[in-house]
Amino acid sequence: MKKQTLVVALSALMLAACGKKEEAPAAAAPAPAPVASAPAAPPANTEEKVLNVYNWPDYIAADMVANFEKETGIKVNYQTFENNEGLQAKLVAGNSGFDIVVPGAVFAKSQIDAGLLMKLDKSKIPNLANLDPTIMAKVANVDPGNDYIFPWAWSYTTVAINKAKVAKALGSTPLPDNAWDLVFNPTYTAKLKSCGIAYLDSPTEVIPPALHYLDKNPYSADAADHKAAGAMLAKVRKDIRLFSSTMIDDMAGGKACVALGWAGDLNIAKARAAENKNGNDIEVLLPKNGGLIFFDNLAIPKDAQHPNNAMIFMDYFLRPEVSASLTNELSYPTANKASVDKVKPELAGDKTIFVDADNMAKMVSPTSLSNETRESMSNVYTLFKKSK
Ligand code: N2P
Repeated sequence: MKKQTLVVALSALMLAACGKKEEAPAAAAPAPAPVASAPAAPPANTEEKVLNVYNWPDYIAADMVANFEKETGIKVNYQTFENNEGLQAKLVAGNSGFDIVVPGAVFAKSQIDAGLLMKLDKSKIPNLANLDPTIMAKVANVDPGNDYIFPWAWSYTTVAINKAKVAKALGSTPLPDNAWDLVFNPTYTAKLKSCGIAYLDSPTEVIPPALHYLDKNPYSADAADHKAAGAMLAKVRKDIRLFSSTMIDDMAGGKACVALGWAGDLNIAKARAAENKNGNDIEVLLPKNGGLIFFDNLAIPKDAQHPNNAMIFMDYFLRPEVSASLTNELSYPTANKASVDKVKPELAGDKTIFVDADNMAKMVSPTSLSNETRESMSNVYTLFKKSK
């Protein structure tokens, strides 16, 4: 029998078998599937099985992509960017090729307003219901209606120290009452310069904490405030060793003894140093006037080629156990309320990760920065960085 004939014959046989089954007496056959009352099948996802993700470094659990690919057959291309400015440039240029990006809240509103992001189809992300309404209310400050973004993770910008190295460098001077003094007050930086001070490398990561230290609005739009921050920073410039995009390694490996960085990464550094038993005992500090909270958010660029795949990934990420794996591996809390009871108790009880109510009350929430404000901050930062 020719192959084609065989296929036809087999099909006929199968049809006949189906027909027979339908005709069988109800009592003898399993209940027929309620075909007529079944909900209409969703329109087929016709996208090629590809998803291009652009996220921050060290920000995803080890098996998250592999498990997603195995389950869905969607191949994930994963690339990273180092700061919000880098992502912003890609989005503004257009045709980035990315289907998922992760902007910080302070950048998200101007991106939404500029039409750079796509509205989420919430019907395709049922696990949005797992998100904590209190956190989503905060995100609504930059995305009214929670239409475009939701958090991947959150943490805060703060100061961390290598305890032994800092104690040695400070000598008889005790640790300051205000942890920000360690990176902004020349009395301390002059001493700590010997073991290495590292700042994050981005205008919008350095100018807001400097403004906060000066008791000004960290997200002030006033160019005079930015100038004041620049004047203050100029006094410590010679003491700053690194503008770092590799803060985890720099702190864990002992290249720096003090960091102005993200609590999440600094806690990763602490865990990594402990694991390596290299004697670098790192402590993440909670400044008495608080740190600067940030949210990094999943979003789909307006010109994404695979928005459906993006939403399939988003829904997968919002499963309680998947969100919890991010927290458990990387010490970053998510906004997934349903994941909280899956977080390791030693992390859940660490107030430098899940900030306790007292410290939370002192933290500054993110506010959107306009293009003009970012440009002004960037000018001040560039001058600061290149002077010495
Ligand atoms: C990288 C985390 C990025 C946090 N590990 C700052 N948005």
